[in-house]
Amino acid sequence: MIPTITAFEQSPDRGQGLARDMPVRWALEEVSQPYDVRLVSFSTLREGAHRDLQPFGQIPTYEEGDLVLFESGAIVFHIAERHAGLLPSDASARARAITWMFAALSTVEPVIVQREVSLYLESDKAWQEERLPIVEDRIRSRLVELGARLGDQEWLDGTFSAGDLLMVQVLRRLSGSNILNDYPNLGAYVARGEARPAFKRAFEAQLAVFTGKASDRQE
Ligand code: GTB
Repeated sequence: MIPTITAFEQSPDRGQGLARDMPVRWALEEVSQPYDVRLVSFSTLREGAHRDLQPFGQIPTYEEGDLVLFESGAIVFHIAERHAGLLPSDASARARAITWMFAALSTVEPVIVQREVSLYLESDKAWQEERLPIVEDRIRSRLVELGARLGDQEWLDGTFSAGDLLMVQVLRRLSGSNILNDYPNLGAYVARGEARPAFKRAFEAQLAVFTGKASDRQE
């Protein structure tokens, strides 16, 4: 069964692949699962029909027959569980890969999102100038810790997994800053993720939405 995902009709990132349909597309590409894309406008997100799929009025969603999922991490996990290639078969290695999925979304991403909130939603506040460096220090602390764990390994725990997919995607959200430049092993890690053929296909597919050349079916 071909799943259908939702993505922004007009992503604010203008094709940089930072919105959360990107990890879902990437996961689907990693496991060679064709998928359909339904593009939604900001006003459609607020409508009841979309909220039936996503209670918070956001993208992405994932429909596969009767199954409807939301939350990009849960969708990536679902894909990884049902196809080979994104989670190791050894039970302990699999549990560790899942741990890295949570670490990406629960420990690393929140501090990065705080920076975006500060930049885009708090720029008119008198205290923003004071707050931003504090937020950036929190990001740097996390990057020091993550970089120390990664060391000179290619991926976080053995072979590439859904944990790496989510972590790379989270770190990509720093691409508009030069923060990652200070952590060369993390920069190289992101570059390795972006060099994967599946990443490139996913990236091109979402970019095609921005350039107006997208097709509904990705194969
Ligand atoms: N926890 C949910 C998940 O992981 O699926 C969060 C989903 C979410 O934040 N969706 C955003 C959304 O639909 C789009 S991805 N927002 C509309 C709304 O809430 O009204 C977040 C995002 C958007 C844009 C950029 N960007 O331009 O760089 C980056 C990330």
